[in-house]
Amino acid sequence: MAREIVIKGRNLNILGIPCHLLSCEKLHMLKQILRSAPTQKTTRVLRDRERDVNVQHHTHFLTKNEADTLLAELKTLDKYNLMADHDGGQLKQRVLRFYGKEVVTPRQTAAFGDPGTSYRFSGQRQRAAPWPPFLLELKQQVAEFLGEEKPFNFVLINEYKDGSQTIGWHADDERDIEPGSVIASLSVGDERDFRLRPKDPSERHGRSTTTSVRLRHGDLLAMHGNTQKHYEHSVPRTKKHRKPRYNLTFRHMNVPPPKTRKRKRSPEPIDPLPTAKKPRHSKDILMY
Ligand SMILES: O=C(O)CCC(=O)C(=O)O
Repeated sequence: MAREIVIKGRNLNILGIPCHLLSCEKLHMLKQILRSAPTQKTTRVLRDRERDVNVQHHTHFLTKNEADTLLAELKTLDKYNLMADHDGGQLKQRVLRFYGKEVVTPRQTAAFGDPGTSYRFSGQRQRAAPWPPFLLELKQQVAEFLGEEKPFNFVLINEYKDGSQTIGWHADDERDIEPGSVIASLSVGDERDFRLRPKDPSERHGRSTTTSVRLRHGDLLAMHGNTQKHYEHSVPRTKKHRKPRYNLTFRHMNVPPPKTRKRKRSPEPIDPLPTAKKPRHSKDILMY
């Protein structure tokens, strides 16, 4: 029979369970789990107060279990695009335009977001499919963690099947993105290096000006303030990593005002109804 532990005079709790209610074996097991559970840690990757550049790396933002569950969802992501009347939420390679030439992205992308949101980059516009419930929860978790009051309204998902798939040097500074807003980048699956360097070539002094961060399963990287204005980033090719990796960038996009259709003028009534009253408010006119 398991022996009960009684700790007199002390109010010790593990995971909310008072210690004196746990058997020796259970207490030992819990201690082992807590010891092996990786703890969240935040590292400052880049900081330039004068220019408001700030990049933070939050390791183990998701627990192993949460990251595994997310990975499983992402592997069957295409089913969520069924809610849309376009292929924006389908993970697929996209055709971009570079200097007049058409090129296919060396990775698969999908986008989800609030109605009307989309993302235009390199000559193509990717429309967002409606949020699946698991992404709604996740974006809230990310926003709460970062202390963002305004909800993210868009996520771009990149799938890299293995180390041969990549994203080249670029900054997320397109017109669709709210300037100065945070970009929260969550990674699951195989680990990959994420690189940052100044946009201005005169600020680069050889390889030492490139900062490299190893992004692992469940890590969150937050790019704040004017980071996109002064820095660019990439995920280089590698032979080391052979398994798929997914990256989700939660963003604040500018939402275009809804298109207002010109109302056709209705022909003058030939014989107006004698009971019709003159409208008093403009709203009344719309109701005719
Ligand atoms: O995969 C990554 O970590 C980076 C993705 C990225 O740069 C982007 O979506 O703009």
